[in-house]
Formats: sequence, structure tokens, C-alpha cells
Amino acid sequence: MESVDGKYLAGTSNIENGGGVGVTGRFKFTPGTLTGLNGTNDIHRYQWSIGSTTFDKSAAPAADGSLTIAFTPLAGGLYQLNVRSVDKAGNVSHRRTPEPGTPANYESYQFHVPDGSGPVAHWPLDTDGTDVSPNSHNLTFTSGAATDPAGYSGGAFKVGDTSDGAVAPGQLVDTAGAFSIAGWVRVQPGAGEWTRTAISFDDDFASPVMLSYRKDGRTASYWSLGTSCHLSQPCVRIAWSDAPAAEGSGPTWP
Ligand SMILES: [Ca+2]
Repeated sequence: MESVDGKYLAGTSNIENGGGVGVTGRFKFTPGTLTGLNGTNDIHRYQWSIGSTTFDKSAAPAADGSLTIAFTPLAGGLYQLNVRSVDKAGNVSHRRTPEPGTPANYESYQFHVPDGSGPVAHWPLDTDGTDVSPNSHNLTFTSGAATDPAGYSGGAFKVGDTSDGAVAPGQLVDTAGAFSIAGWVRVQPGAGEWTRTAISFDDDFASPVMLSYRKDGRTASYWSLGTSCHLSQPCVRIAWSDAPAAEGSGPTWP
């Protein structure tokens, strides 16, 4: 078992080699001792699991007996990848070096996923657009935009008109890499069919990233992460929330 791309090298210490939260790594399983007839490879399937010994994932190997899998960690920390092979008769593989008295029938591979870096910016939006991270990427409010004291935590930025906005001082995120964005948003009841975008990234034509409340012909509005469209390019790619978004009622913040 090995890391094909080197992002998650074996070891329990924090080896930073390009891997991280949201970064896909590839691992390759290869046969150990050839136990088939006349020394041939008789691996029918590999079974594996990460963080457990449930072996709930399974796939057939390539002709050379190897299998490459991909894994994208969603949190930092220590991971253990367990894998075993099964032959055509259903026999499960044994460790190359079985430990005395231990019925282990799998091999394991430990690797560490570095935690994400600290926030690029953090805007509480209590009374203004101050960035409370060490980076001081303060927001500038446009036109009549203002804060309201009735926020989820302290005050909140209140949008009442299409010209209302708060703009960061330039590019803060490299969208070619992994990143995360989050915010507390309250949608006024009666938002209807309209798409309400809470956070977006600017580009020459349209937004490559939009965190939105949208309906798009569905029976209810959902939170979504997607792109907006430029007329010359079919570009709608949207990830929808699992459940419909709740419109804020009273002091409720979804
Ligand atoms: Ca706030």
C-alpha cells in the first residue's frame, strides 16, 4: 500500500506534503505474496475502509493485481486506511507478517492530514466590516448598506436593496486550491422564487463561487454552492443542501 501522489505519506506525524482538508489523495494497493495457482495473482477484489475495520468499500483490481483509490479527507487528524484482498474462493488475505496471537487479516496504513490554515478573514459584521483575523481584510460597505443590532451573534449586515453589499479589498482566496466559506444568513420570509446570494467571488464576467438561497424550479428553496452563468458559456454547476432551507421567522437563523 502506498501513496501514489505523495500527498499522504505513511506516518503518524504531521508530514506536510501537499495534502490537507479537502485535498484528494490517491493510494495504490498491490498484491503481497502471490498465492494463486503456479504463483499467479488470484486477487478477486480489494476491500477497504478508513478509520474503521468495516471494509465497506470494495473494487476489483486491474490486470496486474493493483488497485488505486482516491480519498478526500474532510477534517484534519490521524487516519488509518485498512485494506484486505479476497480471492475468487472468498478467502481473505493475511498479513505478510502476522503478529503472534493476533487474528488481523488486513494491512493498515496510517497517515496524517494537516489541519486547515487559519481563516483568511473573519467578519463578525456587528457594527461595520472589520476583519478580526490578523490579516485586516476589512470590508467596504456600498451605498446605503448598514448593520442591524439584531444579528445571530452581535449585530449583522443587513441587505435590503440590490445595490447593498460589502466588498473585500481584493482577491483573498485562490480558487484553484481547497477553501471553505461559511456564514450565518437569515432570509426574510416571503423571499419567493428569487435567488439570494449571501457570499460571492467576483470574476471578469460572473461569479465562479456563489453561496446562495435559490429555488430554480424546485418545490422549495435550498442553500446551494454553485457558479453563476455567463451567457456564452454553459456553466451551471450547483451543489444543493440536503434539505430545504428554512426561512428565518422571528429570531431564527438557519
Ligand atoms: Ca455578528
